[in-house]
Amino acid sequence: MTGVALFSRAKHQAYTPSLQLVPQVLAGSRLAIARMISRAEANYLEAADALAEIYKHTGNAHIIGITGVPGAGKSTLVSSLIKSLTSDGRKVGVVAVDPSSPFSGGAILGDRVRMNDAAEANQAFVRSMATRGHLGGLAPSTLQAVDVLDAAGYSPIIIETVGVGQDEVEIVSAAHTIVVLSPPGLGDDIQAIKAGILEIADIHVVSKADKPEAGAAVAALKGMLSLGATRPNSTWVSPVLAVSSVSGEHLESLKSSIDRHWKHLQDSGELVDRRRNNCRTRIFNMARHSFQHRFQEHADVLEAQLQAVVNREVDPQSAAQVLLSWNVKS
Ligand SMILES: Nc1nc2c(ncn2[C@@H]2O[C@H](COP(=O)(O)OP(=O)(O)OP(=O)(O)O)[C@@H](O)[C@H]2O)c(=O)[nH]1
Ligand SMILES: [Mg+2]
Repeated sequence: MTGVALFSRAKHQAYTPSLQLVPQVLAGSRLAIARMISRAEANYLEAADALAEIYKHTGNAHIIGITGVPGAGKSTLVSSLIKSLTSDGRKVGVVAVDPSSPFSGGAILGDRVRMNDAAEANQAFVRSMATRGHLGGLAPSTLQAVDVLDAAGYSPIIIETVGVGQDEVEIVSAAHTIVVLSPPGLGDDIQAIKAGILEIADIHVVSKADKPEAGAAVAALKGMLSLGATRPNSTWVSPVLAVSSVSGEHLESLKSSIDRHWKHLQDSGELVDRRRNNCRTRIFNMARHSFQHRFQEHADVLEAQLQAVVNREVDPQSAAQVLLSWNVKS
């Protein structure tokens, strides 16, 4: 079996080392970008050298996070934004984090097809990533995909994540501008859950503004915001916009608010702090993922410590210290 697999790969598809793809990524090759993101998604540790090289060329893109409850209209809005932004001549990148099933781990094809329809030739690059539920939150490869697009000259780069848990909080660690979508007609219970994510919004969008209930949703949202759900340490006042991807209503206002927020971050100096915080969160995220990954591969080492803690022979703090100082060679 293995022999056949190796033979067919050698024959049909010569393997290019990830590091060799870097110059092509920087030159904007769509094929190289796609392959590099796939490498990150398959095994970001294997692609680490290439990703480290790519990181040196990042920091130019405006990264926009779009989040909201399932079905809020995020993908439809992103499609509309792609059309509008590319018609301005901008190279738009999109990384959509799909709510993949923990069983299949698959990305939802529909979103990809729909958004790719909107991706004008060579002006937009759309990529769906599976979340791979077991570790939770934004996978490191999601932010690495953003790095790849940033290094390749895409800006803005939009990250779409479903806001149902930690994701919308983690999106703060990735993006410069956060857009939170609230669809009209949600029940009070969902409104309450949503309250937690309101304070991360730089821009509030009541989606599906063509629906009759949209006016009430705007009023309800403004009511909640008047209670003080604003982002701390900022002089920015988050606008509330009622946007319809169907009629196009206020789509241009959304675009200009996004641009205005980016300018505000630069002019006020808040961008420096935000970048620093984003980097800090990324380091800790990466450390956590690497740690968990290591003991997936060496489950016996973890298991020994676990059993010792269960047996009360070792305390959790000491076990953690043993695992932190453990390395493959020891
Ligand atoms: N009337 C109306 N319907 C909309 C609008 N935008 C999206 N929809 C509909 O709302 C449904 C969900 O839209 P999506 O864009 O897939 O929502 P989403 O937030 O990406 O959904 P998930 O990725 O599954 O969380 C679809 O049936 C859309 O056609 C809008 O502006 N007006
Ligand atoms: Mg979607």
